[in-house]
Amino acid sequence: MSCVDSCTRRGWQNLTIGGAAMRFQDRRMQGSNDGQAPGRGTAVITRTKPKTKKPSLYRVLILNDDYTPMEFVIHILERFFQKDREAATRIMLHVHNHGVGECGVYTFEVAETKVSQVMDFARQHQHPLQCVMEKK
Ligand code: TYC
Repeated sequence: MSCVDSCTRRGWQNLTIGGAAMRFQDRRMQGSNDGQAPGRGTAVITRTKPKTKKPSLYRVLILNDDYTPMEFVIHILERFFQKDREAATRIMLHVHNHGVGECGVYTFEVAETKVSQVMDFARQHQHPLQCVMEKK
């Protein structure tokens, strides 16, 4: 007898709920339910596969202003976002021309840390550069 046969005979079925693998036992037709009155309208659903959830991702953005030197912004992108000079210059010019641009995409704590590092560094150098994060 295959597993599928023996499982279904005892009333168990494999199913998926919200993408999660589950086992479902329909007890509605059984004569008793754990010594209680006939098991009308009861069911058991058991998780069969450990759930792994993908973390939410956050964009770290920098905003344009009229005072922060272009070279300083390029330095920020190289130092905190591991951009090479060419990529850093492209992002800086994009922000300069469009008002806002993406430095990178990270999990929550990493994004938070990047924002703090940029804001602290800009403040130390008395530049008004603003850095924010937004959920993807
Ligand atoms: N607009 C600034 C300037 O002309 C340069 C700049 C670019 C500032 C990007 C901030 O996020 C920024 N000096």
